[in-house]
Amino acid sequence: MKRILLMACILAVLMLTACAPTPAATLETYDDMIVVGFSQVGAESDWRNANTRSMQEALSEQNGYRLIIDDAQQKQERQITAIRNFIHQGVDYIVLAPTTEKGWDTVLAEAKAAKVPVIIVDRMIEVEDDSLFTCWIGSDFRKEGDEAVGWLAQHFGEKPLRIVHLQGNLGSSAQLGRTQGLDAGLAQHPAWELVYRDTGDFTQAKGQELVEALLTQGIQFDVIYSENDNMAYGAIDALKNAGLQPGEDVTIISFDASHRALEMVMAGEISFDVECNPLHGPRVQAIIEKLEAGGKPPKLTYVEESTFDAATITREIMDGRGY
Ligand code: GYE
Repeated sequence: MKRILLMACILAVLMLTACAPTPAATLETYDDMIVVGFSQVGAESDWRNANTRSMQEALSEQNGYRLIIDDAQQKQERQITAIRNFIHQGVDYIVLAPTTEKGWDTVLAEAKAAKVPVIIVDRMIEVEDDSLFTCWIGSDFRKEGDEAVGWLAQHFGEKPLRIVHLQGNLGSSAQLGRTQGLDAGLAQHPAWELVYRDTGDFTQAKGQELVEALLTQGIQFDVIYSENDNMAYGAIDALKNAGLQPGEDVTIISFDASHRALEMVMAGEISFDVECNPLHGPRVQAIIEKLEAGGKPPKLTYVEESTFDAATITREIMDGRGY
C-alpha cells in the first residue's frame, strides 16, 4: 500500500510539472543577442531551401543572433502579418524576401514608424518611398533572362523555334526580369514563336502538370524556357514519361543552377542553366554588422553570377558549390 501511495505521489508530481506553464520565450531572454525576424517566401524550390539554410547558418546563436523565420507559403498577406508580428515582438531587424514587388508601402511604413530597419533580400520591392527599406541584396533577373536568350541566339540563330515558357510566380522580380529577357529575345528574333506561356509557380509539380497538359493537347515545341530549376525537373519528368529525350528532342533552358540541375546539365538534359545565387545569409550578416557599427551599407547590391552549359560544367565546379 505504501509503495502504491509513493508511486501515486511521484506520478502526481510528474504530472504537475508537465502541466505547469513554461514561461513564454520573450525577447528579453535574448537581450545580448541581435533578434532578426525573417519573412521567407516559402519552401517552393531547392533555391528557396538553400536560401533558408544559408540564413540559419549565418544568423545563428553561435554568431550572436536569434533568428525567427516565418514561412509565408508564397502568400503576400502572410508576409504582411509576419512583419506586423515582428514589429509587435520588438525585433532588432526585419529581413524580407518578398513574394511580389508591389504592395509593401503600408506595412513597411509601420516598420519605419517603429524604427525597425528592413533589409530586403532576393527579389526586389517597388515602393513609393525608398526610405521604407534600409537596403536590398539580390540578383539582376533581367540580366539572367538576357543571358538565357543570348545562349539560344548563339545556338539556334535565326532557325525557327517553338518556345514553351514556364513562368515563376507572377509579379515576382525573378519572374518579371526573366520574362522581360525572353520578350526582348522574341522581339529580336522573328523566327522564334511563343507557343505557350503560363505560370508554374516555381514548383516541380506545376512544371510537370503544365508540360503534361501540352503534350496531351499535341502542342509541338522545340524549347522549354523554365524560369527555375524545379519547374524544369517537372518538365523533364513529363517529357520522359511521354518517351521524349530532354536535351535532344527538346532543349531546356533553366535558372538557379542548383546542384541537382547541374547534374542534369552534365547529363545533357538541361542545355543551359543561368546561376542565381541563394547564399544570402553571410551577406545579410555583413549588412547587419555594418549597421551595428554605425555604418551605411549600399542601398542596392547585385550578386555576381555565372552560367553553365555542357561545354563549361565540370565536376570540380559542382563539388565546390554550396547549393
Ligand atoms: O529562382 C526560384 C525561387 O526569387 C530567385 O525563387 C528567387 C526564385 C528562384 O522559388 O527557384
